Amino acid sequence: MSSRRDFFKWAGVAGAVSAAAVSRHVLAAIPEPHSHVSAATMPPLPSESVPYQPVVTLNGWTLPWRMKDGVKEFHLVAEPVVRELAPGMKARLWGYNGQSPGPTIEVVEGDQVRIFVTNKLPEHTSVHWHGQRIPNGMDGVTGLTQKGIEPGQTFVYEFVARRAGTFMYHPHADEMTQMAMGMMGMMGMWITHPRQPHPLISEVQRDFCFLMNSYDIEPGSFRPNIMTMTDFNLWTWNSRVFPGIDSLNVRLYDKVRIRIGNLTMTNHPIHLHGHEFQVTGTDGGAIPLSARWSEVTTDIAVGQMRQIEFVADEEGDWAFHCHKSHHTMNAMGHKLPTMIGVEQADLAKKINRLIPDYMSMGQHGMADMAEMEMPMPDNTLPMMTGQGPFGGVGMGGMFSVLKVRRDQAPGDYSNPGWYKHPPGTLATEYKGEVAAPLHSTDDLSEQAAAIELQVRKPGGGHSGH
Ligand SMILES: [Cu+2]
Repeated sequence: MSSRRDFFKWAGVAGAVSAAAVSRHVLAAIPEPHSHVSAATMPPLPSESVPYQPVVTLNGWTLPWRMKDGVKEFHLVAEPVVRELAPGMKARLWGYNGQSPGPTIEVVEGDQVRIFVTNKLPEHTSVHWHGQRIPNGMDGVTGLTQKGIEPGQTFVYEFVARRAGTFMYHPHADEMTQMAMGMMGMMGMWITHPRQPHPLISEVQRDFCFLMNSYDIEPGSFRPNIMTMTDFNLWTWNSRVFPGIDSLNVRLYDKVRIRIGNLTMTNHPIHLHGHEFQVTGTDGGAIPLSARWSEVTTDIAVGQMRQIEFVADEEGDWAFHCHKSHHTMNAMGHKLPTMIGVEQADLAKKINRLIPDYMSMGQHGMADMAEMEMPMPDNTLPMMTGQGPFGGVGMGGMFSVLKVRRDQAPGDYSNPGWYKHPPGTLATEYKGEVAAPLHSTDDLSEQAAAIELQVRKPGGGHSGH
């Protein structure tokens, strides 16, 4: 009686099973995978085209989508990529759609979202949608909530973007694979914009986002060491290091939001010069107004996102960086002993007989190293570098500049060049007489002899934390 109906029902099930871990949506055409090779910051989506203020991903881009029967469809491709970390250094990483990190996914609260994930890596992967409220089976934890996506397979994730906020995506395969993928650059951001004006989500004129990641790449090599657990030597924002990180260019009096995710294995105290900001949200959502206070540095722990907001009401070029000093240095700066006060002239002469290129370093502090021209292996960045209008900036790693300009046009994200300081507002050399300091009778050499202090970092150099 019901056999005909049952036949079709079972035929349907058999079809789905033979398509292996694939829902019925895969049987329809998959959206074209968009790919992006440049490491330049892509301007935001045209604001007329979307019902929200789009984000700008620092040295990144937003993934295009298509609408199909009311569903927003994306296609992520997990694959090996080559990423320029800064001019002069490229790294072989893993990422999505031609880049590491992967493209930012932007949706609106309440959107039905379908994400196709194709695996072009040599091992299985999955995608976990960090921080979102979704059906358990869409959570992307290999072994726990799904099978791994094997090389060559495409999986499909589908859920409603229920909560407005800033989220991340990254693989969640077995622990070693997961770690390896994180250290190879597999990660991206996800922004869910509020559907209606939200009491705790301000309207802003500029909305930036980026992920913090870290790599252990030996000077002269291209591929991260994935066995590293703590001792990384390249500290990056969206897989870029200063001076390769684009500046954040804004118009005077713009309200600015910056969303920062941390997928490194340590915390980062992020510091902004010239302005106070408030932390207005975490991956858990918007922070109530009564629980906000002003800061100039906020610590971002492992696996956290922090969203900061401020009015850019001070013109200038304001440093914006991680406050851990070894996170604003590149690989060459690690594992060096403290050399301040060590007489190196004789030593250098002796070493020069063995190694002609050797230069003594750090005798008068480390500033001279910022401009050192010691030959380096190919594909290696100087430890601290970057030229500003007044000379070497002496930074690497997690460092950028907030550029606030009166004449920056609304919606213009281009770099306005260096700030021109109005007369009388620039620190300069004092040319007058310098009086002797009071209480100058203490004999410093006597004190020095008495103290005999040896300053040495534990382990003779950089430690992971
Ligand atoms: Cu840091």
